[in-house]
Amino acid sequence: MSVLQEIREAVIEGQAKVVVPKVEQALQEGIDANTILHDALIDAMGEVGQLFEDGEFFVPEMLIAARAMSAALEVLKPQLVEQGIEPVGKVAIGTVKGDLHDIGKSLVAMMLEGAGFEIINLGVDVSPEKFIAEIKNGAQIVAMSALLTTTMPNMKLTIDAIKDAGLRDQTVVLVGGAPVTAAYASEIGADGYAPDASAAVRKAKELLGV
Ligand code: B1M
Repeated sequence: MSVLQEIREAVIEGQAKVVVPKVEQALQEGIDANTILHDALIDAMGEVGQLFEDGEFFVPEMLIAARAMSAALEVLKPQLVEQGIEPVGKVAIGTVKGDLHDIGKSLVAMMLEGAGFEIINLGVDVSPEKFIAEIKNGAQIVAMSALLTTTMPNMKLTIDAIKDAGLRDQTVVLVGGAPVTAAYASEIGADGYAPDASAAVRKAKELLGV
């Protein structure tokens, strides 16, 4: 079995203690961080989702797989993040209210950080008020992630709350997450949508004109 397959299997089995040295080994073997991320880690989480849908995995298995993936991301972070010198803009990022999915949002945050953005990572289950407070603190981009069809509407609620607070002209809103589409983003009045972390960086730069 190749080291990428070993990483994939270990993430699915939630073995963080195996994943970390295997990711280090893959890097030492000269495998690119992006290849490890996409071909082993993201692919593994896709399989975990499928096993959950098939009724073979339950929430605890998803959770330990997510922990293993997060541990691997920490190892990859220095490679994924190449620090920009001057911050190109300030981003308040979070997973919307009611939603506890952290990994995709953290990956987007890492990539934006690598592209030179200053990141305010608000975590998960973020209320509209918390995003609004960060706009008042100078965040130029509000970046919202949602992984559940049931929490996607909270993106719209947040945009509406930003409008009600009279701050809509001071910020651009970027949205993403597995169930979110470009059509949904435009329907709720977001300024931009990105399907993955690299596209989020491109879109954030485009929106700020940097
Ligand atoms: Co949950 N979960 N989960 N889960 N979980 C999904 C999302 C699900 C698709 C699984 C399935 O059924 N196949 C399903 C949602 C179904 C739906 O709504 N249509 C689901 C469900 C149902 C649930 C619960 C309701 C289960 C339950 O309790 N019965 C529950 C909800 C809890 C809550 O949030 N209130 C739940 C809980 C959990 C755990 C807590 C156990 C755990 C998360 C732990 C953690 O994050 N620390 C978990 C996990 C791990 C998953 C899966 C397996 C993996 C998610 C993940 O990390 N993917 C997921 C299945 C799947 O996605 N295939 C699933 C890897 C990550 C890199 O991808 O987050 O999509 P993703 O991010 C991508 C892009 O989407 C994009 O860039 C990223 C990388 O390029 N992106 C953005 C993300 N945010 C962006 C923002 C942007 C731009 C791009 O701009 C701002």
